[in-house]
Amino acid sequence: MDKKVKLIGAPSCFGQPRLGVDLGPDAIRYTNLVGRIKSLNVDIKDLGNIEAEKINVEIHSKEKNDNLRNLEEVIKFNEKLAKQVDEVVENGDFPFIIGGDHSIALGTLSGLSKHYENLGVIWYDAHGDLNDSKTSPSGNIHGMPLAQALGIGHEKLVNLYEDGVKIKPENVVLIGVRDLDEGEIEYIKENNILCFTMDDVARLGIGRVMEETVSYLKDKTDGIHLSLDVDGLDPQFTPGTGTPVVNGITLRETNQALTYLHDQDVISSFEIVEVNPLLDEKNKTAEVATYIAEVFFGKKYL
Ligand code: 5AB
Ligand code: MN
Ligand code: MN
Ligand code: MN
Repeated sequence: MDKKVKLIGAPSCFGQPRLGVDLGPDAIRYTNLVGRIKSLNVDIKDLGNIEAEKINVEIHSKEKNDNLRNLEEVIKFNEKLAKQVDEVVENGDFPFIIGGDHSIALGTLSGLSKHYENLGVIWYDAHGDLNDSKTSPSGNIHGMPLAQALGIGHEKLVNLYEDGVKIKPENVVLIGVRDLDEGEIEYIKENNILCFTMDDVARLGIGRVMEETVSYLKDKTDGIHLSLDVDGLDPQFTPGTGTPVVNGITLRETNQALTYLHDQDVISSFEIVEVNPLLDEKNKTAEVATYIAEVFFGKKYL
């Protein structure tokens, strides 16, 4: 990694009903994330956490106007995150964001958007996160950020920051998908989104999936954001997360995938989301998140 890495903690829990995912950034830091990345000869600086609105524990999981839970809090949080990400890229540095629930991807992508004409997005996740308030079965905004990044959904979310977020469907790749809602399936088919389901990962192998992903995106994009939801992995490796789904990607496959992305040197921003230490087993999921980051930043066995 030639660029300087700027670590941004995004302690949001507003995109979903469970408390504790807001503690994810610190749980990951406590594994000595920064020290371990530094020892790979990467210049990394921790910018600290984005300041979140105060959590009202009594109503946090209850409020759900217009099928958009905690909409105002999600907007306020993501405006701040977008600004921070924008500044890091403006400065020529590499943004590395740790969440926080996946609604933070909207802030990340909104901040990135003005710097790229054709930003590619790799969505490594059990879910598509392609709902809007009409298709969502839950009203949880962490199930919607990719739709908003593609211009679908509540106007205030799509136009959250400056000129809005503007990812193109042909620049998106989903990997590890195994739990889609009906509206999401329709959207993927109508817009021809390249989607490697868990069946595809099993059939092709993760090596081929990653090769096809990179060759699909490389020439037509001017940057690629990697959004890694820890529930993309199988819950045996990442149990500390709010929406686990069986039959996930293994740690070994994830290691191979991220080694490939490191070696290809095509990723321009990176986020790891959905670590919830209150649902975890002895901070195991945060450990795995840090391990994944080490591999991404160049950890090798030999
Ligand atoms: B995650 C579900 N599709 O919309 C919904 O963890 C789950 O960021 C969304 O991928 C999971 O509520 C969101 C059923
Ligand atoms: Mn997910
Ligand atoms: Mn997700
Ligand atoms: Mn989740």
